[in-house]
Amino acid sequence: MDSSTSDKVFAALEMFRIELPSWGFANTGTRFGKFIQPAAATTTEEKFSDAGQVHLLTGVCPTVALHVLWDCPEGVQSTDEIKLYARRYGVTSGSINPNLFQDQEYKYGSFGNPDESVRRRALRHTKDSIEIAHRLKSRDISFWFADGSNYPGTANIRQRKQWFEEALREAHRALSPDQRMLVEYKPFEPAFYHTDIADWGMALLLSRAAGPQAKVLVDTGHHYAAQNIEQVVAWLLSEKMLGGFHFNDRRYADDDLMMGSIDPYQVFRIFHEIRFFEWETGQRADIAYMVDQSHNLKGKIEAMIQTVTMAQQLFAKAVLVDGKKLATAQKNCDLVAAESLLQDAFATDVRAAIQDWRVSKGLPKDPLEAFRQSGYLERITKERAARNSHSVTSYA
Ligand code: RM4
Ligand code: MN
Ligand code: MN
Repeated sequence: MDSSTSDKVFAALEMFRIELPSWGFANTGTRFGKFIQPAAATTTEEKFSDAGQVHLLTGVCPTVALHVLWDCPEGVQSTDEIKLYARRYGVTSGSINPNLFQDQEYKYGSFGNPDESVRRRALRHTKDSIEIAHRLKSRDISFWFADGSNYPGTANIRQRKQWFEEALREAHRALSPDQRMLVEYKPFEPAFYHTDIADWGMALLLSRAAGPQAKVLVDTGHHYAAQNIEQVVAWLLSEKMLGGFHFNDRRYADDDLMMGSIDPYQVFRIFHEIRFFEWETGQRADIAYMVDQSHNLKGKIEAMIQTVTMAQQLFAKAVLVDGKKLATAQKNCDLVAAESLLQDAFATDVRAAIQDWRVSKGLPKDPLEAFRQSGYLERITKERAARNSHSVTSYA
């Protein structure tokens, strides 16, 4: 690799940060059951500790996304404890995720529930989550709703849309000027007939209705199989409405597999659209990159390190596309030249340059190997195994 290429890789890595989900370190499973890992985190402190390890070894994951119900058992009162963990483990709290889907009250929805008292309860939890974010100095409050219905005719779709508009608008009023509200969409699951925020267009309209600090969050696993996600990304960029990502990969539904494990070219194409937008406009796109994965079978910390390494590689490859050459090829309708610019960048092996960058930062050249050598996994396995053998709850 020539020095200008490795300079580009270095510059790309300098600006690339990715947030880890606290729930990625906890025991998870499928609706058919859960396989308990002896080293999984069961407390918020353990999640911070594990995320701290990933950041220590990779240097690019300074924040942890928190799910309010699972990580802030005392609600707003939990924030002092969380600040302490942040200091102790060297990672701070990132996006705050209200939980509007797990309590029994939400059986028929949260903001879309026909029962006004449930809608009010959902709004109270939302406002508490905004206050938690405020106290933790977290900028983003990320909303994912399970709201929907299972059978035709059982829900008033237009009425629910209006309730969502009203509730999101009210939540938006509670934001401080530096906060953002991110609205995530998903086509199905857990609802199997209609989902209130099923796609990016619905999320976009609701964000616009909520107010200027609301943006759309793209979870890469939340699309139908043939969806052109990078086109969605390009449109949201053009509308100045792309707020963040939840990265994961899938083959069938919302599989929450590791980013780039099934289709790395897909992630590359997403990063390419973002970089091309930045090149063309001369502006940095203000996007929160986050991981949203569930490692049911792989070791959780190893899987997270593997993910971060993959994310860095795909981002660095996307930076290698020459914007000027691409614009010229597109203008001239030189299809082969244009496509080759993407393919050549994707085919470039950036791994050695990434290792050099790590060494230049005093980080381990191979974070996965360093983790295996560190003894951390053996230590937490010993400490946590007994508790995990009794663990019955999901996620938290
Ligand atoms: C959903 C969605 C949310 C995540 C939950 C756990 O499918 O991706 O972002 O918080 O799962
Ligand atoms: Mn998600
Ligand atoms: Mn999901």
